Amino acid sequence: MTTRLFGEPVQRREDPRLLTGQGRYLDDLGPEALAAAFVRSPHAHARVRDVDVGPALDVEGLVAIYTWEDLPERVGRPLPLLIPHPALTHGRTAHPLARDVVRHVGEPVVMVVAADRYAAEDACALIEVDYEVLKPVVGLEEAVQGAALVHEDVPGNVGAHLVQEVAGAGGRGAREAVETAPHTLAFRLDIERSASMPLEGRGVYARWDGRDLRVYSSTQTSTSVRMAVAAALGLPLPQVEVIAPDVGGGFGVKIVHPWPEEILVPWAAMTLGREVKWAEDRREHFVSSAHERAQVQYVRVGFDDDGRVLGLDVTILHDHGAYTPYGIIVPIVTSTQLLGPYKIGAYRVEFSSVYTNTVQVTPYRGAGRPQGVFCMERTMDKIARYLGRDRAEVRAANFIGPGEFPYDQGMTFQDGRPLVYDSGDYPEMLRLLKELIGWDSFERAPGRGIGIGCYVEGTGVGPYEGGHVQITSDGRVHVSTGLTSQGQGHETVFAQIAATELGVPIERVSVVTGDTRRFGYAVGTFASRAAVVSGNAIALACRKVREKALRIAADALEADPADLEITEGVVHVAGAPNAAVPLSTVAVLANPLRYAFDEETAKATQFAGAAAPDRPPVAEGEEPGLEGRDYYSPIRSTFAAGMHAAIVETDPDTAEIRVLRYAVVHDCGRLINPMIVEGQIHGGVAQGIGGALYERMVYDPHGQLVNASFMDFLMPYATEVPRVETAHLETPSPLNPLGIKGAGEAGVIPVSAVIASAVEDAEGFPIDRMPLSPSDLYHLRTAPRP
Ligand code: MCN
Repeated sequence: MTTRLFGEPVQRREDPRLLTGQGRYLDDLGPEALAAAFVRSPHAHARVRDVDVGPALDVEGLVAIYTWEDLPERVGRPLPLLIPHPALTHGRTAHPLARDVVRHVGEPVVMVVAADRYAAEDACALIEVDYEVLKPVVGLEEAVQGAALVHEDVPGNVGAHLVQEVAGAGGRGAREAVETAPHTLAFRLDIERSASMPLEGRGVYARWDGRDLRVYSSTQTSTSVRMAVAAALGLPLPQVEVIAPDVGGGFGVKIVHPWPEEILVPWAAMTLGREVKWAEDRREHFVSSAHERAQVQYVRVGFDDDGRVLGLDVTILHDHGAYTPYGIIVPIVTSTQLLGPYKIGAYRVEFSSVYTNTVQVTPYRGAGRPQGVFCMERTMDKIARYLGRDRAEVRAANFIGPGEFPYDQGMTFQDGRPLVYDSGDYPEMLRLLKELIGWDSFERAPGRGIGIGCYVEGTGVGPYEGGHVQITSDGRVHVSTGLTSQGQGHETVFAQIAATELGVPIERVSVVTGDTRRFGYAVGTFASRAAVVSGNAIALACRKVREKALRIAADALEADPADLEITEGVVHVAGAPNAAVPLSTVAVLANPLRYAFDEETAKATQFAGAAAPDRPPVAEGEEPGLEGRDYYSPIRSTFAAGMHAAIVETDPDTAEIRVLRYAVVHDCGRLINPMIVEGQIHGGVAQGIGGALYERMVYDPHGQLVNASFMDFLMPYATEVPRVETAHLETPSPLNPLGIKGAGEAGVIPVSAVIASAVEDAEGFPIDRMPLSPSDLYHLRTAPRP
């Protein structure tokens, strides 16, 4: 057995429990709890004139009905705007229940609490809300004309406007560089709205015992929910616990905090003195959670005869939906990370973040990057096509060289930190990808095309995460970190890190995430940050515990700590395996209060011998127990990268698009667990194929989401996703002790661009929109072309 587990394809330890139905998801909890349900707006834009709850009062099992007017001032306030930005001049968030105006179909208006969900839904159906219907704003280009307004005080529906510019040589601006370049192209790209569809929807369950509030939420960020709930309900933080139980997927949507329900359900539990639970249904997820993507991009590019980009000028309209709880993080990620692995002359990007009467937009896996990559990669293909050059060659002509790291892209991120790429080797990555997919030997045939797409992704953002590690007298290692897990395999990888750092078998390590009782300070799981930020924090905490273990063992063995090693959970003198003490014994020695409750303690007490009468039981500067806590706070993001290629086939009659092969080369620095990273990439690619070919939110001109069910919102099955062929390149990050970069969003980011590239290759005309259904392709085939 080895204890060097970092880098090994260890089987996911959580899977047997989850796959055999032992998982405990939100709706498995609180079977006796009262059920909450919501009356949600059927209109995209309307004034709430009156709510008549009378007809619902006779429903058997009804416990309470609440409108905005019933909420105390603290609870009824607009939800927080989590990430403000100076460019977001008109940030707007919703009230937990509509106060006077509803701004999208699905906005909560009334909360009902009843004995069970049936009774709660029956009561909802009988409540009569009198709406004065207002003109809805739907569609980006219509919205900016400002004929109707989502928020009366936001002219032109523009919540934020930002221009960012990186000048080229001699301070030349991008517009000038485009104008004066030997060749220029201009085009428009359309990326439709989509959304994350975790198998388990959102949900909250709350218990109040008269002093403490315990909240379970299917969330990506339990510590932030805790702070939000404490603030809204006026409770001191230590009286609120928030626990994320098993979470059946999040993909970004469960990072919004607090959701209205996360405030209202705990408040109702406190007010009624009863347990209350709400579990979202699928329709609610469609119309009242959050969406993403949804951009129109206007691109102008100037380049030379070799395809080198001299100037790039991009204007983006970003559809923000009705509210901006997450600020403008999505369009900022698009604009700042659009350049990918390329070094281009001069860059100007301008975006307007636009309100529409649709579901709000917050980060969804990839968070603005798929849109940016679509733009950059379409640009590369268009340049290659115009010059009659190989598409991979044009990309290579623009790459940042392997000797140019750290490389400052010139952009500044949301938090004011510069975007500096830490490491990478893009030419080598391209070489590996071409080999993997057989780029140079691809045989052309009618209706078959090959496509390519590259990206760079800032991962592992701060501000911090922490890890706590405790070794108990049975030799077991208990690891906890505050961020949450939604299926990424954290129980396995964090155990791998701890087992490697401490020299213990992985079977002895257990991991807890997302429970504020175990770890109170944390940020959350998003932006592919858990491996980098929590992973390094856990490693640092382990190193503290290891040092302490060596100090105590050195004392017991009368050796120098520098001569000690830990193997298989036993501390021993290097080269002298008999001079040894197990970590279980060290754990007992670490606590001078040694009642012999068990055999280990009795043995260890004997081992320690008599107390040294001239020393205090706990030495100065030492703490009892074999445990340690540390935090890791990254100075800036670490930049993972990847390149994907696909071979597609398009049907000449039905215009159906089939993905025949899909290849990925990926670099997330040092791999903790290659099998888990591959799983993350495969899942991401499947999600990306959905975004490229099937998934779209279709709003009609009245602001009704017309495909709000799995009957009409298509997702790929296993039959639509080919085997994903994956190769890894490891360029360790110099920024963190473990040399890792993130991997959780990588798979999804370039897929739309890659499929567009391949379909364009197969069909011979430009593909400037995503997703691309057979009917879209059919219409493009038959459309008149200049
Ligand atoms: N990993 C590794 N070696 C590396 C980097 C990562 O072994 N060098 C492992 C990590 O330890 C972790 C996994 O790969 O087990 C993903 O790591 P990371 O990139 O840190 O991403 P996070 O754990 O922070 O997960 C968040 C990311 C995001 S942002 C979305 S959205 C997403 C995703 O993860 N949502 C998911 N993957 C998901 N997977 C599932 N099953 N469900 C979701 O909701």
